[in-house]
Amino acid sequence: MTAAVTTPHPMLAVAPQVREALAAGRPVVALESTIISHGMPYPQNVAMAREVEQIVRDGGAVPATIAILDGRPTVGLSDEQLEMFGQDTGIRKVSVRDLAHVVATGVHGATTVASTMRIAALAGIRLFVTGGLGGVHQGAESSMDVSADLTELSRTEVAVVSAGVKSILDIGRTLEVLETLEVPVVGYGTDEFPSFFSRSSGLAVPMRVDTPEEAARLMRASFDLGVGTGISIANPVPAEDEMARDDIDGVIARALAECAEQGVTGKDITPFLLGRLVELSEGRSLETNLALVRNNARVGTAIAVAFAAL
Ligand code: PSU
Ligand code: MN
Repeated sequence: MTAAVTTPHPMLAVAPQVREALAAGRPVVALESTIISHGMPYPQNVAMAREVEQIVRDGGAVPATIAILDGRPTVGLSDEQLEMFGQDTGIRKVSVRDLAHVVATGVHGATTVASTMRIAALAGIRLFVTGGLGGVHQGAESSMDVSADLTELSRTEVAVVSAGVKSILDIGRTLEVLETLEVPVVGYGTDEFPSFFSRSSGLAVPMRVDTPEEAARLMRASFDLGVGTGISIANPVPAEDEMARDDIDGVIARALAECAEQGVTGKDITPFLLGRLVELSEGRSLETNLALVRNNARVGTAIAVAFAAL
């Protein structure tokens, strides 16, 4: 069966090269903007965004970084727009619950995994590359802090390539919730769910693929069956770039303690923790973060190319 060519939703601004690729059934890779505005410090965030786009091009696909510009959900940012999202510290972090308000008020917004998935689907893009997923926060049994990324994975047909979930979150409970939400969690070349900075978590993945073609066939089967969910493709950080679990866990414990002491809540928690990890590890965690995003871009692009060829 060939991929259905979809017309992007009329409220989206889709960059010409993305529109042409979608119309021709050529591979497109969606990328998020919260990772730029709230996930990494400037200027490494902008360099990362540009480099990832280039990796996608070199792999034979068209990159589509997604954000809200003046209230317009935009698919495919210019170089100047990437720079603006990296520099402007006032840009709002936009999950799906915030989308309508940001559109209605005409402001800029950086999209999370959840809202990037939703806009990608509205554009007709089926594959999205990021760094790490949101998930169940530690202590969620009392705070009820569970990322809407999981909700969105349960209801939007986009495959998301990530390096798993970092242990600022409760990885075991995140996997339990994904199971409840009927989301396939697939190890890419691994039987173990990766913990972002490290290849291991001690937790098994329920299924595994080893090639871009296998991942593409899984996507095709899921979408053709009408399962209705996304797919989490968990791609471990390359061995040469990973951090020792003990090293990163110590830093994470300190960042979590500071978060509680300072009374950080809600959507500010994840950006606060990410920022403190970089500072407390003296930049070491940023190096690993950059390496795993590049690796996800390479693997995700190969999957998008294989998917377009089916
Ligand atoms: N994890 C990262 N980098 C990130 C994020 C998570 O390693 O940039 C961002 C993503 O945009 C993700 C969001 O969708 O944080 C989750 O936020 P929350 O936990 O508030 O749902
Ligand atoms: Mn939350």
